[in-house]
Order: sequence, then structure tokens, then C-alpha cells
Amino acid sequence: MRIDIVTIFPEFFSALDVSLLGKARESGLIELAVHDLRDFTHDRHRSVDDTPYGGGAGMVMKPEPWGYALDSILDPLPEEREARLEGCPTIIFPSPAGELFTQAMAQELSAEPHLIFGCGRYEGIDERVFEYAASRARVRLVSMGDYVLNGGEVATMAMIEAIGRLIPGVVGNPQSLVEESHSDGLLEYPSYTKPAEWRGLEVPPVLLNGNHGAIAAWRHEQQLERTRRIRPDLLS
Ligand code: JEB
Repeated sequence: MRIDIVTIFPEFFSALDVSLLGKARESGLIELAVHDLRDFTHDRHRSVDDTPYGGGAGMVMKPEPWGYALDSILDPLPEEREARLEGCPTIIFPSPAGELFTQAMAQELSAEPHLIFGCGRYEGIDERVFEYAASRARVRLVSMGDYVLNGGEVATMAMIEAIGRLIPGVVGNPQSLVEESHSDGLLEYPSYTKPAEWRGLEVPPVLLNGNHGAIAAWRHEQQLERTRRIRPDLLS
């Protein structure tokens, strides 16, 4: 999978070198390029923002640098293919006004050959950038959750980790992915390791007796109890 990121904070993504995606990049499973939006400005001050038409608080990201940045990443659109977007990259704009990011979306996006993340800042990006991008690729506005961030970078990082670990060969132990997909959308059961007693706290005895049927039943009961208590919305 090819991943391009457009941001005014390219250094932010050096964290991806040390995460589990580092190895996937070395092996060529994931090819990642980070682009500094300011490299696509043409004024002395390398401005990427301006005041909003119609008034209001804060600043809005100017469309021109975004246009040049996206053009530099996207293949020139051959004329006979105009308006045909199958096989085009998917451009994701993290946005508090987007559709909620889910595991199902991560699964779907992990099968794409080319993802582009456009990280906004300030009060967001001039709306025409989304329209222009939609004429060149498939565009999705995606929200990390119902809370307010200062920009798209943290959301992009989380999405890349969630998507990347679903690419075959990226996660060390493929059995973990199999077990996850069998958890039926329930919360996970509690995990324990040695020692069997630690600071007066004991591991549940059922896990120590080697009865695999009893262990599986106990774990499933734990999953149901936790889900009922913490995330009843997942049970409907
Ligand atoms: C994503 C962003 C901002 C209103 C308030 C703040 C670009 N779950 C999420 N919350 N906030 C964001 C997000 C995601 N994904 C998010 C991109 C930008 C917030 N801001 C600040 C914009 N509008 C600017």
C-alpha cells in the first residue's frame, strides 16, 4: 500500500518510524511519503491560511497550496478516463464533521492500493479543496470521534495504525488478527501472565487448571459482562 500525507507538521510523522509500521515500511509492504504543505506555497511567507469569507473566528486553510500538493501526488488524469474514479486513490480528510472512523472502515481501507491523508489545521480547509479532490479521486471526510482536536495529524496517525496492522504481514502474530475477528464485536476478556499471585492479587483459578472448555466459557462470560456494563450499545 502507498500512503501519502499532506501536513504543515511533517516532523509529527517521524513517530511512524518507531511504531509497528517501521518494519512494514522496510519490507516494502507500506510505502509512506510525508509532504510539507508549505513547500507548495509561492509567497515569501509560505502562507497556508487566511481570514474566512463571511467573517467569524480563526483562520481557514487557503485552497492554492492544497491544489498544488494534490496535483503533485495524483497521476495526471488521462482524458479518456475523465470522470472515471474506479482505481483512483482514496483521499481522506480528517474532520470533526466527517463520518465516524470504525474497524469496518479500517478493514475496507486496508484493501486500498493508495491512500492520501490531508491534514487540516486552524478552523479547517476551504471547502472547494474537497470538491476539487473529488474530481480527481475518491474523497472521504472521516472523524476520529466526538471530541475536538486541533488538526488532522493525530487522527491520521491513529487511522494509519489501525489500517496498517490489518495489511497481511504487518502484524507479527496473524493469530491475534484471527482472534480479534472472532470476538464478535464484544469487548476483550481480561488477560493475565505470571506470577500467579502478585502483591496479594491472584489470577482467576479457572485459567490455571488447563481445562480449555472451561477457560473459553469463562472468557466469553467475561466479554459479555464487560460489554453489558461498559458498552451496552455494542450488544444491540
Ligand atoms: C480534524 C481539525 C477544528 C472545528 C473545531 C476544530 C482540522 N475527531 C476529530 N475532532 N477534531 C478533528 C477530528 C478528526 N478527525 C479535527 C481535522 C481538523 C479537527 N481542526 C480543528 C476544526 N473545526 C482543523
